[in-house]
Amino acid sequence: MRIRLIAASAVLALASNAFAVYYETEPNDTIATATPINLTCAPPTADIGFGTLTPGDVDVYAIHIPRNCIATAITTPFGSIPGNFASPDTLLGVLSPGGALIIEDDDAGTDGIGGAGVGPVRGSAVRYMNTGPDDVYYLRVRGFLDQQNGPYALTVSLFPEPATMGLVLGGLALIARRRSR
Ligand SMILES: [Ca+2]
Ligand SMILES: [Ca+2]
Repeated sequence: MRIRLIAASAVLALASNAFAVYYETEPNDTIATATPINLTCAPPTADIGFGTLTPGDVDVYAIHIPRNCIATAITTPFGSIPGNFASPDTLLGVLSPGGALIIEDDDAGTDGIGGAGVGPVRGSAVRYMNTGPDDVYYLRVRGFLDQQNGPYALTVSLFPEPATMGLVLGGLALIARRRSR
């Protein structure tokens, strides 16, 4: 019980931290030069960053994903706003700690502006769960056909798989009850 309380306290302390917006830092075309994204999985956190693609450019972001943690990432191309979310046309991949491509998405979601849908859809989204040891993984953004120009937002979140998430929520509830006495 004491360990659980300490863990829950640490969770609360971390929860009070603010996560600043991040920006890509070129060169970041390889895992060795990746731009870091600093998130925690427990408590769950999310952040938004901004990057720009040019022809041939690759943007790699490093993110520490603990075991049994789920990462969600989505690009929002905004080079053609107002109008649509179609430029730059992004590809979003998850790379292993060694830099091998695990998954990659091209076009995902449904876009709308004001009272109507817009298209074509060119933003990307991935959901990934790490079942191995805690480690640094990589999110890779590149342009379709490596021929894209323009700015995009990269929104990223981490949260624990359901069993751990239940423990986190249970710990927070326990703390809340103790504080209310
Ligand atoms: Ca870039
Ligand atoms: Ca780059």
